[in-house]
Amino acid sequence: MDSPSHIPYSSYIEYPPDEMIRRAREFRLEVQRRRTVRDFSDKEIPDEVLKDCIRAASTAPNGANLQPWHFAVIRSPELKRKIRIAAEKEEREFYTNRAPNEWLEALQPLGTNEYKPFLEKAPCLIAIFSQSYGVDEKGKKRKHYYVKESVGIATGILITALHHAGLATLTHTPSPMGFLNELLERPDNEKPFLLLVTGYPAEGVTVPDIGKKSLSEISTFR
Ligand code: IYR
Repeated sequence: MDSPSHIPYSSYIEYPPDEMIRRAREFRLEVQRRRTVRDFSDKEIPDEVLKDCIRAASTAPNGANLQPWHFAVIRSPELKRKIRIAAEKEEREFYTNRAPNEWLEALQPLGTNEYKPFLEKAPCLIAIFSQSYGVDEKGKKRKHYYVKESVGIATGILITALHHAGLATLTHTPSPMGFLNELLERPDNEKPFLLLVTGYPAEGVTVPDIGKKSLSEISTFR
């Protein structure tokens, strides 16, 4: 097989060490301000912001560059309502029957429950789908690799891009999420990965008083 053509990496920028240190600190402080919120305002957000954040997400490194994702942006009040109804049905089952006590105890500090009004209130939901295989123009299937890793990285970039733009998000995973395929008319090769609720935080919103592990708890240098 021919090897693919290669081009110079001309978009790369090298910074001197002190500038690198400054940039790393600045970025860390920027992402450290991000908090997940569960209460949104209904203020509209520009489509252009969403488009650029999805473009940013699509730069994620991924298995064999097959880009195994689809981002379904939902702004229609009617669709949001249908999604809320379907998600709350699953969540009710989760909180009353499916979740073991240990899980419910772990969720206690977050104060979550089966009611998901944000699914209707927030101006935008982004349903992220992973594709276990692609389908070419002739209908031929092509297997995708490292699908969860790839979509997880893309989702991380999307969340960070939305935060950087000045929006708040909530990573919501009603389980199971199969209803999203039906409501959003997505094909069989796609599986819902998560639902990213996106918008402005509600005025006076509060967040759980919880923190992150320290560097020494999460890393080793040798
Ligand atoms: N999907 C449920 C439960 C839930 C689970 C985890 I793990 C969380 O970090 C938060 C919630 C819900 O959305 O309420």
